[in-house]
Amino acid sequence: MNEIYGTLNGQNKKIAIVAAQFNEVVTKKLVKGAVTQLEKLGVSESDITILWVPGAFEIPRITKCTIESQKFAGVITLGAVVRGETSHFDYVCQGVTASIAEITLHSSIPVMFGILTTNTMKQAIDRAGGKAGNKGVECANDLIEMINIENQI
Ligand code: INI
Repeated sequence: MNEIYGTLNGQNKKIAIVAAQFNEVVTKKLVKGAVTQLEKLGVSESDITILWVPGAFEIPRITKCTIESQKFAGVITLGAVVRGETSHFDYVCQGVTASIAEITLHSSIPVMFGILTTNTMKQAIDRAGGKAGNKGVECANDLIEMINIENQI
């Protein structure tokens, strides 16, 4: 029987982070969490590229571009979609989630889904380094693990 786990060794891995500027009070914290954690796992600062897109809706397209560039071992997507008074929230969430799921399935490299979809700004802040952890840190760990699993298949 063979069992495969991914290690948390991030050495010699080029990583792209695609982050939304919209709700940047949250997304800056997510990016900081991801970068700090990647560096803890051995990724060099010079191997991290951050692509700042206008909003979450633009994340899938630029994620696709980073994959097609063949420059990276993996991608982390980071955004914060917070419910407003209109149904715009639902359309953005739906579009982004479905597109990233589709991209992930067909991508040659792992793509992490770090887009918060919350009812309130407080819930988003809680998940960006507050009392409910930091989705960016989580994505950094999971991405390195996924890359190292795929390298063993
Ligand atoms: N973009 C976000 O990243 N978060 C949001 O909460 C949000 N809301 O609520 O509107 C949002 N909208 C902008 C959207 O992602 C696009 O940038 C815009 O529609 C242009 O395509």
